Amino acid sequence: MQNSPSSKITSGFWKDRLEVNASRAIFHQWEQLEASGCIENFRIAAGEADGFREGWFFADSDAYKWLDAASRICASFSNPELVSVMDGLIALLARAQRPDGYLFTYNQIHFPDVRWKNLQIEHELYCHGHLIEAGVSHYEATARRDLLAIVRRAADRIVADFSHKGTAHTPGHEEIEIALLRLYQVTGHQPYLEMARQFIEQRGRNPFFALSIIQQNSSADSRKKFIQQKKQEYLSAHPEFKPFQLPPDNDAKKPSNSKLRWYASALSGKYFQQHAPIRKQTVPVGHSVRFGYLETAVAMLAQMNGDKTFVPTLEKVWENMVTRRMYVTGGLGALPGSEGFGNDYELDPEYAYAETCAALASMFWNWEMTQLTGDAKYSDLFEWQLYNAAAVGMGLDGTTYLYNNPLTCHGGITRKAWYSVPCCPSNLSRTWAALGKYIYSFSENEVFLHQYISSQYENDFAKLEMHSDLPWSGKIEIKITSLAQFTLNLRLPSWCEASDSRITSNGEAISISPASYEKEVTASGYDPRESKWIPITRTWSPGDVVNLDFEMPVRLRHAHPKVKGHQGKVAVTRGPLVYCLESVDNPRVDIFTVRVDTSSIQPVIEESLLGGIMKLQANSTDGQPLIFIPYHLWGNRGESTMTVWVNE
Ligand code: FUB
Ligand code: ZN
Repeated sequence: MQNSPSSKITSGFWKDRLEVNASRAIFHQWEQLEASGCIENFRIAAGEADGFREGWFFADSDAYKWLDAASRICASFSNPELVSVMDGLIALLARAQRPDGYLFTYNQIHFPDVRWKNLQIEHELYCHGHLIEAGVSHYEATARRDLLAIVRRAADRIVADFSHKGTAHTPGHEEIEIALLRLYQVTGHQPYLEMARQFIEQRGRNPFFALSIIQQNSSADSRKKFIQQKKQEYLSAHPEFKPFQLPPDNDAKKPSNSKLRWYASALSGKYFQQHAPIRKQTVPVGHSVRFGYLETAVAMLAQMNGDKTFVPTLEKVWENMVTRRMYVTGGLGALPGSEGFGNDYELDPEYAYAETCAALASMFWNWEMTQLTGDAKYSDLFEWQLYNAAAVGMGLDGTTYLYNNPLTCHGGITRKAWYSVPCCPSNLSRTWAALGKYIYSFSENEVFLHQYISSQYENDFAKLEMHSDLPWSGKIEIKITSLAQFTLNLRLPSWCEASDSRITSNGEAISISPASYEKEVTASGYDPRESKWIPITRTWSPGDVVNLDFEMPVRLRHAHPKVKGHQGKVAVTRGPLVYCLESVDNPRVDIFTVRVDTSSIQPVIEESLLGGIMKLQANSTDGQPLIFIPYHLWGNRGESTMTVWVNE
């Protein structure tokens, strides 16, 4: 399969969200980046501002992800105000970047003669990776080469400094690999491909990794202490200086052994996926965003250099994740301390970390997997995480966010305007802005329809328009507007039984058989392997119509018996949506103890609620009315309590 020229999203659920993204979210994020000092750090590094650098050592990456998101938004929304902000930032980056291509304000300001220090901890390659991705997105969206030139200088610096180096010279947070592969895709410059391959192949081969972590952690800590001391000296020498107000941390509830489990994970190398060479990594471990970026890069590399020896490991680690280490929302990361995976079936709903970025990383990976293998199950998981574990990360108004996404909340978690680690907001915005590229793909004479999102699509042999009522109903209409012979592959979603689906092509029924695979009880009760392609091969003429009607019965998901604390509980889903009980809608019941009469659950359209939704109305077993809303919409109405898993 080939990535398609991006399609144009035309109406409905996602068009509304993309408009909020382009008109509200992206400007709100810029304001927060300025308010928290992130952009000022570049002015200080460029010698154009006094002041004291604020934020984590990886703060630069938040500006780059913003620039990436803004660039992708410009590909489908014209907004001169946004372009001028972007141009200002690009010019600033050019002035802050060292002549040899290096750009990392933490060292440039605090340790001017130091670089590539504490690679497992301090994120230099991670930050350069997001810079490079911004340059690629900007070039793809505008054909301009100004930012591309900046990021090529950075990439050439990395190639010069890291080529032929060993396992100790690999990054602690994966991202640079994806970036170099994307840069190779737009430049064809072989050293970028080779550099990404080296970073991937060299990972997990350091027998003294634990020692290096102890040393790098201690060095990073003493460098932080040095900076704190410098800050005190600066503040006393500059009483007029007002330090930036740093935003709050996220609100994750942590079990008592969090720190210990983080140390164990870090020293073993698992936290960083540095515990084994890549082809031996068949179980998802460690920090779940790092994990998702690594797997994405490996799946991209396998496509670009044809190295199919990666595929068995990619398929195995995916299967282990989906069947044993993923929440029913598609959320990834059960341990708040390491922001990462727990053991098999360790899926506590309240400690669920399930970082928004982890869902996005998994979506990037699943997109690459479906291109690499052609299997529909990866697009099914992409859809499931899109509508649940990722969508929950952005509030309806585009100016409030969730970083960690539990499945049960007894209070204390609220959507925030920004975070001390604001990695998720612009990651969401850049993904939303690029959503059009994940709907279709094609090969010589086939078109694959991965996502049911209203859109227009054209490649060099097919042209079509789709109108989709997802996620509220499974009614989809596809109008072919070209004369051509090709196979149109439609994805039968896992949430819809073949017997509940009807597909007609110009009125003629298309037969649908269920996916043929050994059914298995997964940890979460959701299984994307129930999805499959339905091919329709014909010579199409303009005006041909394909109508799909995927029934959306309420489906009750049960956790695997090995998942503790879920006996007698059920997660209510309908179509691609996971639902939840939120206290705001159910003030007269205790949502954690009420028992749901699951036979009473009815979908009811509610235009006035949360921007217009299909809610699920039900009764408790003792006759109390209950309202379920889509999980991704919880937390939009002030502090509340919430639960996905309810008592049946
Ligand atoms: O490591 C810094 C940020 O933390 C990254 O963007 C995400 O992995 C988040 O977990
Ligand atoms: Zn994040």
